Amino acid sequence: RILIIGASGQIGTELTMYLRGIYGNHKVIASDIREAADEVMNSGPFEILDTMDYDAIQNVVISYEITDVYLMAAMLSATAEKFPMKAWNLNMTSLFNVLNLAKEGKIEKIFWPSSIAVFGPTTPKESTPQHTIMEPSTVYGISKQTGERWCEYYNKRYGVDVRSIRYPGLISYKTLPGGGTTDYAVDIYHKALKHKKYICFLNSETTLPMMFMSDAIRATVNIMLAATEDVKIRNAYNLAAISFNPEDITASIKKHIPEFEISYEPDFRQEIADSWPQSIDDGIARKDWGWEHEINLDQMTEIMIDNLKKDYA
Ligand code: VAH
Repeated sequence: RILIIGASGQIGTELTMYLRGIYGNHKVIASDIREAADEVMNSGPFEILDTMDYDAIQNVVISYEITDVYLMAAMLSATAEKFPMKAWNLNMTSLFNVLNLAKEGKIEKIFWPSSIAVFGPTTPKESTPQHTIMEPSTVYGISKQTGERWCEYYNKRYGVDVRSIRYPGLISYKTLPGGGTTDYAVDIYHKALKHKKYICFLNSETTLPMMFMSDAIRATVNIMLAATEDVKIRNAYNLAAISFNPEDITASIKKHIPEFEISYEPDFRQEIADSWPQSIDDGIARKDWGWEHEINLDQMTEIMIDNLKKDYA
């Protein structure tokens, strides 16, 4: 069976539903520190679970005979800058808990999300390579870079089958923005439909690597299904789809809501965004396990507006 830790979050919510569709509702156990969306709570088993509590995770793993764990709980970049030590403890303790359960032979396979936040101001910003200089300047980025190092160490030293990808900014309509710097690209759709205007906390030319959620979910499941020998990178794979800035997404939205207006009031998140790349080279993921993105910016806008407009009718 599969355990998803962080099933109430942006990725966890959709990952739970996708995996239940593949494996059956009762083969996928959802868990989080707080209850999840109704569709998650009503479609299969759910456990309130503190990802910082090793014994609590072990109890769930044993009682449900869990083989695979997707650890999706973390504090994201903007919130982590407000609570550095809380973010470090949450992001690292949760990872060590799951890595050590695997090292003890209690689970067989782990997915752990890394992020393009592992790259910093000194990283090449265009087509950022898989192997390059990484001096992250955010708490979140430091925790993800360190997490990558530990994933590779546990794989090489203890044979733990942990797999990871560096997610770009993810956009989805099923959950509200949750403390990420890239979450402007989620909030903008809600505000465009509700107010026909949006005050953006990044400036107009801040280009960032982004991806629609359906691509991210598919990549996550595909790397977990890949043959062990094909997963050659055991810290985390670069992954890319689309790169855009607030000006680009505004133009895309205006094709549906012509009167939409954006204004710019950059805040502390501008410095976070400026430390990240603008585009990512994911050639190795495409070669090793056949990654291919599907959704472009205008397709994403159409899906977001089609699924959100009923909430603001
Ligand atoms: C964040 N959505 O903004 C996350 C992501 C690359 C950004 O890691 O913190």
